[in-house]
Amino acid sequence: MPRIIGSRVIVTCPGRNFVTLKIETDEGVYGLGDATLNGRELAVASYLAEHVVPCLIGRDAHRIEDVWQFLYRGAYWRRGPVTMAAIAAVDTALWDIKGKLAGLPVYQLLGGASRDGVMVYGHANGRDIADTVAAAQHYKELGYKAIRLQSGVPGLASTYGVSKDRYFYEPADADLPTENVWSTEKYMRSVPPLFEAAREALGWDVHLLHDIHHRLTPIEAGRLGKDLEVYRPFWLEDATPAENQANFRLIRQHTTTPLAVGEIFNSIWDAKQLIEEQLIDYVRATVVHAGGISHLKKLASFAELHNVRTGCHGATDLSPVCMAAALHFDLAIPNFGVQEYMRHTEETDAVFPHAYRFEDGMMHPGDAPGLGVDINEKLAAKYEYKRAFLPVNRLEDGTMFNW
Ligand code: GCO
Ligand code: MG
Repeated sequence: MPRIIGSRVIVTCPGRNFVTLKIETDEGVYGLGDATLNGRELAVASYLAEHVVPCLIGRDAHRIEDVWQFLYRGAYWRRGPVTMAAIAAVDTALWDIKGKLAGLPVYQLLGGASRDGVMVYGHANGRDIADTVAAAQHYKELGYKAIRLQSGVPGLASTYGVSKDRYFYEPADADLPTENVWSTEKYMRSVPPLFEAAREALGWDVHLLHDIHHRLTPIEAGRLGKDLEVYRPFWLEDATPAENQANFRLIRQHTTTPLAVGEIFNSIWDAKQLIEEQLIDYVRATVVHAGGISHLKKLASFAELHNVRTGCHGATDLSPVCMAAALHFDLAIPNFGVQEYMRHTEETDAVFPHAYRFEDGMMHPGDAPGLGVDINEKLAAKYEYKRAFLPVNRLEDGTMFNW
């Protein structure tokens, strides 16, 4: 049996912070897992180093499910983003090891490819509608079959999804949280004309997506969904906060626009009612924040029974290690929908060399054994951790709101 002989947490900041777990075995093979939790990175790093790594030494690296259950049940304190990101890192690294030892890419261990490639969506954003539509045109020219549209809102100085740097949107941008100002009324007026202009310029053969980022009430979301129906959006994402899963009943009663939710979910329990009652169309939980490949596979199988497809979160705060794991998962499961893909910077790609590739709007994890992603530790060591917070949001009268 391949015995775990060492495990280390590597924190690096090639433009933004990433936390990576490396697990080594006595057979000379090692595995990697992403443990990045944007804005709270060191909490997971410490959870791993203090409370997980000591428990791994000496274990059989092949017993992925048993190790998962040990860390989940054994913590007593179940779930939560910190715990589940730590468990995910271990789980992902063990799948990587299993693949390397078997000489197979991870997707083969998950049942093999269910499709030739994974459709991804890119992020088009701009200061105003014309700017956003121009960015979307560019994505279309690059071959993207699905494009997310986020535009600046007239009357608001800044908003979610619109970056200073068009290609590398990174919201965790300051040593202390940046304060944004929000108006639901101004925002609601701005989205239908954006979709109208995008359909006019891009036609109907491309999927258009939009992220509300938890900012509407269910009835407001129902109204926006209805207003957008004529433009046939692929999905509306995070229409309303989902702690109360019943919120989505109300939205569902009012619109046939497909709904996606779940990038902040960390376990199957966060989506149980949403899936069972078929209140959503896409679940956005991803490998690093939802307990790793093992747990996400269970979530996807449960979703499959209720006509819910996946649309894994893939922002740049998920490292290339998570991206690789997500692509293996996406390629293998039957009910895959779409994968988010925000390209990483060259600095990040150099720290994490990888086999996955983009071609004509589709991605493939590659056929290297394991996940097909590595970490250049020497390079990683050059980029020191830099504290960075996600922004906060207030209404125009100063009331604290959802970001
Ligand atoms: C998305 C997300 C991100 C998050 C970010 C927070 O749809 O990609 O909403 O932009 O805000 O990942 O860390
Ligand atoms: Mg989102």
